[in-house]
Amino acid sequence: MPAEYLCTEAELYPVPKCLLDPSLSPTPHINSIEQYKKLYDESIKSPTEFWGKIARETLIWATPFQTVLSGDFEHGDIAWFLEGQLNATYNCVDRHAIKNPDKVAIIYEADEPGQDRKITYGELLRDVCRLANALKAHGVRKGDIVTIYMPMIPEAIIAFLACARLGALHSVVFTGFSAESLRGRIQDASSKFVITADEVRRGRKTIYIKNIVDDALKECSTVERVFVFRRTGSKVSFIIPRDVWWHEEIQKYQPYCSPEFVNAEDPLFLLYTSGSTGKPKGILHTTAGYLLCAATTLKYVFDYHEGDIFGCMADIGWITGHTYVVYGPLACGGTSVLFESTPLYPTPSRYWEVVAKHKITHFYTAPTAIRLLHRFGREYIDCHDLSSLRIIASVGEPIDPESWKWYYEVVGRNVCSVIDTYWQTETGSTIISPLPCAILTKPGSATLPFFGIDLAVLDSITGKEITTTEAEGVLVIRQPWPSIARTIYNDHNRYVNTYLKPYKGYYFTGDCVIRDRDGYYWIRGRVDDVINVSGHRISTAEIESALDAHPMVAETAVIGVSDELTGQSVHAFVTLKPNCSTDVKELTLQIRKVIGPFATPKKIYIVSDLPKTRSGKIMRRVLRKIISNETDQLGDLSTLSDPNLINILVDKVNSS
Ligand code: 6R9
Repeated sequence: MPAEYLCTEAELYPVPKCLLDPSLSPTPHINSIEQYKKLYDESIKSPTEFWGKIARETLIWATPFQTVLSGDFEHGDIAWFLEGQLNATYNCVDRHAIKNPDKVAIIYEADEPGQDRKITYGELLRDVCRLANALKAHGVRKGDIVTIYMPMIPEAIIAFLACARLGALHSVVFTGFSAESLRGRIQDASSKFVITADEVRRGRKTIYIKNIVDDALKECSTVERVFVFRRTGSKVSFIIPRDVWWHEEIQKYQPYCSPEFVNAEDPLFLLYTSGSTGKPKGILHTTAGYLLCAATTLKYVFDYHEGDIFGCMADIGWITGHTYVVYGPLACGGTSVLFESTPLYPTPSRYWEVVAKHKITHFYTAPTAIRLLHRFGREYIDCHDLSSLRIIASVGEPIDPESWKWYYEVVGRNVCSVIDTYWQTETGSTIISPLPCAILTKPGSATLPFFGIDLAVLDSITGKEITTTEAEGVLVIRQPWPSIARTIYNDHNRYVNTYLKPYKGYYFTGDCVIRDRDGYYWIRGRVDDVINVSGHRISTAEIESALDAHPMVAETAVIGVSDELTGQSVHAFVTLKPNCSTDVKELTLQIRKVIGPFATPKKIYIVSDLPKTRSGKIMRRVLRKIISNETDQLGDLSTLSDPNLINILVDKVNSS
């Protein structure tokens, strides 16, 4: 991040007046910095009192807990609300359906405009129960892992919840992942059940996901049953008795299924994410802690109130979709918008048409979408009635101040709060963000920590805490919070080594950060080899191993390069084995096949050699400088085995 990115003297943006006006907005949950600071201090000094009280108020428990927190970072044995028992769907559906069955739980905005559908809490409960009964009849039990590979349709949410109803874990795989990636995740989880659909329709494009599932399952001996939902009605291959039609199965079962009450620490789901090595990690979240933070952050960070319409545009295949399309809004009894399309279909006005049509109060997207729409210009926005909006939010990568201001002025029309939410798959819910009516904002900063998040900045070299307010270093967390991931599935050692060992006694985020003189946090990006493309995490090692698997490829080096639109983009340097030939097109296909289309590099350079130290380490730093046209700043090249190579690489990059 360039220095000018940091406006520590920044214009402080005040709380928009209308948010504090009782005739225009609901009374905020937290309405001053003093109130935030008081609660924050309590949450850090007495986390057990703080979270114990909120957990009793927020969730319905079948058996109350006695012990709020046990375990610590040193031993990697964190557990919250030990004796408590609950069911996530009872909390997300039943209790609201009992009180208010006609309240809309989900507004489904289908790919084709005009095909929207509303699902009430009463209907949602019946649908979840029917599917849960069907899954049970096919053998799904508490603790089983069900892989979900579904379009952005209400049935995907029904599938999440039907698993949770039975105490089974869902492992949702984003439909942008290829058959090979899906297979890897199914195998790692030893899933016996898959829930999918015939096809995905997005921006009028079709992804033939049933075919992808068939392909993935060629080497998945554990899978016994595949539930197939009919989304488009196209003819698909059907393998009997493995495949069953969703619509046929659910007809057989009654629309009530008693919830399986599970222990607070029983897992709710797995979600695979990229780490700094090639193999994706199955991040495991537990029932009570995760659900509690999903609901609590929704309430305070988004200042959620009864009657609000929550529009999080994220795909349910990512953690943002899990927490802020599904669990957060439903745990609070809210109305959640499920958006199946793209921001450009059929025109770049789509988001704003949806906001106006459904009177969305909270709009939540990623900087990459904000930058994209910024490029199209405000004429696509100004013609729509966005007066329902109160909060507009951002997630996934740092938002540059220019895009922040555009979002504030053009989408928010200077009357909405911009909430930049910094968090990770592993944190379960947002951990640094402004509270709309209490924390003044600075464009580009995620501002201050959420309750219970005890941040520290460490010197990256000495590993010592920097105690001055102004600090730059790696971001770590001192104490556990309820929604921290508990383990990596089947690899607790990797969990300890990745998050807890690098700095003893702390949770390591993997991000570096600047804390300015006001104590505001500015996330600067990953310190490891993880690239963030359009808010999607991809590891360089994962792309390298996909390319290495190609029979012609000898060696690869993948780097992340900053990109105006997507934040970062993937650039790959490839050398070929002797007497082998291939082209960029084929290598692109290789990545699409092994990982999925979203990981496609922006550039692939087939080169004669890679810059290496004498000991054979690839010098990615040199490649980065060549790409960014900073060859005058290549730094120490004394260990480079062939200095001539630089000129050859520069020519290659310039001519590509
Ligand atoms: C929620 C999500 C996590 C990584 C994280 C960081 C980056 C996310 C950010 C942000 C700056 C923000 N990140 N939100 N960086 N400002 N508001 O995105 O989870 O997919 O696991 O990615 O994304 O680098 O470590 P996940």
